[in-house]
Amino acid sequence: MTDSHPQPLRILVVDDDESVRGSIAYHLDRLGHQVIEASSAAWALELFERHRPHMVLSDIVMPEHDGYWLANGIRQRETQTGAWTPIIFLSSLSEATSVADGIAAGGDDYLTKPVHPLVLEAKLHAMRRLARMQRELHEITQELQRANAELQRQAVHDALTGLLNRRGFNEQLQESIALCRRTQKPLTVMICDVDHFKQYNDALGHQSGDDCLRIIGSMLRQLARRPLDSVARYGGEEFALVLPDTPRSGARTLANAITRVFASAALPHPNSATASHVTLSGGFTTCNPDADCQPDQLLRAADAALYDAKATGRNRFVG
Ligand code: GH3
Ligand code: MG
Ligand code: MG
Ligand code: MG
Repeated sequence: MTDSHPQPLRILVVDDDESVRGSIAYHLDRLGHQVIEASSAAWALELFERHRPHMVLSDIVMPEHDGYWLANGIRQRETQTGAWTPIIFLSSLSEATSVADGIAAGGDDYLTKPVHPLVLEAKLHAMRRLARMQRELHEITQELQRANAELQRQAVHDALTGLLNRRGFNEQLQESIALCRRTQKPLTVMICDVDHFKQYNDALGHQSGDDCLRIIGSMLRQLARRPLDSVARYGGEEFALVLPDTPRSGARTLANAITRVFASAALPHPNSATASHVTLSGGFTTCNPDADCQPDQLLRAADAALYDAKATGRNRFVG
């Protein structure tokens, strides 16, 4: 849309005087614009909602509600959508205070009647230019907001598996500890590490290793699927789980399920000293509601249990 070949506009013309409306509508029509007429501010607000005009030309002094009221109403509605519709006041009031009040109420320009058609046309041009800039700014802002949200998501997620990354996990752990303290529920932290994963890569290649990590991630996600459970890729081939409202017995049940599901999935591991399939070792620790558990302390305890699982034969969970 350029100024030399302007698209027709949908313009809402508001005036309680029918002859004024008619005269403005006549000029706008000659310029090729579509006119919507309203004889009162209340009716204008309804038509504004219904037709979403590109521009509003409004009188100020009208019975019941005035043009300021209308401008206020339009601006209020626009705060929800981020849109902006130019509002030009056309009034016989020529005092400085009326102009100031009109702008303060949300008007963008103020013309005194009668308006020369050339001036009206020029003002429409100016407003159209501003509206285009505002629209572009709005689009850029939205794009930036989307990009920012995506960056924030990426900052706490792992690109390979789509799970939380270490940072995301640490944030989640803090929140979950606070939640369990409030609700007086036990909380379990579990760390799983793939057994002999270096040999997996050596045997099948790094790409297959990546595929395998993705599969393991989604299997763990399926296994720990209560709404408050979080599964993270904590490091290279290490996964960490935070399980709110989970006592030791529940953690043990989950650990057994993980071992069982990995056995039946039987992802081939051609070079493991432990089994012919991909296995996990894990450690977990449970923080009881009355204890004052700290994130570091929980992670250290789960890690120590994992170390025991490795030392005592792998493909097992200690907790
Ligand atoms: P253990 O049973 O004692 O845990 O033996 P391991 O071989 O799994 O442990 P180690 O710490 O010796 O080696 C971990 C391996 O995990 C080495 C590394 O190449 C692999 N690894 C870590 N991150 C990735 C990854 O993103 N992709 C792939 N393909 N491999 C990874
Ligand atoms: Mg009037
Ligand atoms: Mg490891
Ligand atoms: Mg390992």
